[in-house]
Amino acid sequence: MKTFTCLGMGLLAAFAGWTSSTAAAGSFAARTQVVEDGPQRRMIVLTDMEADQDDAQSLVRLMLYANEVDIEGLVATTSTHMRHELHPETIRRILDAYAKVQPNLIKHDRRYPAAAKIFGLISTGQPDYGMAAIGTGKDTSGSNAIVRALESPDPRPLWVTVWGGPNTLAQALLTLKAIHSAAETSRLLAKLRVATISDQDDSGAWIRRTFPNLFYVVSPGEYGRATAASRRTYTGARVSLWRWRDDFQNDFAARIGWTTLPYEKANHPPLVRLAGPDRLTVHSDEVFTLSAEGTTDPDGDSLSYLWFNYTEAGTLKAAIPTIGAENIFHMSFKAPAVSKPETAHFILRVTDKGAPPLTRYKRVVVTILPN
Ligand SMILES: [Ca+2]
Ligand SMILES: [Ca+2]
Repeated sequence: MKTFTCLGMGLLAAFAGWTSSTAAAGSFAARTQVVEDGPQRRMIVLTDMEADQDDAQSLVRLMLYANEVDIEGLVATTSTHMRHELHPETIRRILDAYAKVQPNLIKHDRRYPAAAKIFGLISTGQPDYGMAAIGTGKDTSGSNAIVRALESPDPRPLWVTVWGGPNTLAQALLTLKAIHSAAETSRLLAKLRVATISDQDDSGAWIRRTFPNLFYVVSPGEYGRATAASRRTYTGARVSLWRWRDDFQNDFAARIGWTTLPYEKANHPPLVRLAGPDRLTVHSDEVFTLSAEGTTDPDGDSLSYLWFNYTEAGTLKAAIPTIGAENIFHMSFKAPAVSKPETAHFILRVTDKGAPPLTRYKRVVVTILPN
């Protein structure tokens, strides 16, 4: 079972972060035929809207990233916190607000979709809790939307992000299994990526048990933890997002500006280019150079660079220091002596001098071979 734990509270932000993860973007682009510079990810949201205010906040945030991801469904669902109600009208109210600002958003990025298109993607699950509400004949507009999206010939992965209970997804999987052969079901499910905020009904465990090969990100039973800023060093799965927080909050702030400001009055992120490949193989003791020459900013802002070895992501756990200053556009490193092939991930962080300052990243994965 591919189950990952992650910080529930930051799930949406993490998703936004993955959107700009160039390593992943590069590999998707290589094996799919996506419209040039169009969104590389598809997404369906299951939300227990109105169980609390956070899903309304998340949807506002998501709509400001609707240029980065193809939204293919917004499904009102139940959860353990709201077992017998659905509130699609709140989704509509937020989209009413999006409809007002979309004509200005497209001045900043033409990929923001027309509001009418998103209105057409609203659907609902069963107005009841968990596994008791799923079974033969219990399909809903929400579960049908998931089935259709998986059956579509679109080769891009389909993310289903679950902000409430996942029983609408459980219904879709049950139906998919009933109407397709085992082989076809496996083929369609290989496109599915599920990210849930905890287990907010009893269907999450059923899904993972019944479909053990599913790509399923979950933080069982541990959501709702608050985070705090300080100068202490922390380690652990729940702090993994902190490092990027200023950057994604500034990014959100800039997009709020895009809702009303003309292009010249707003900030736009740097366009980071790597001068070389994002996968590199070197030998022990070899000196190698990474370069982002050619990086620009659409507003003409000056840029600051920071290269660092992201040790959490590679097999090599000891950090590789830079040779010289780490804050220029090209950087050299000396590969350590290794006794077996190891990987080291290097992140380039580029921040502009606009207001608010905006940051984009590139990742280079270096494989180090023994001599
Ligand atoms: Ca929720
Ligand atoms: Ca800029």
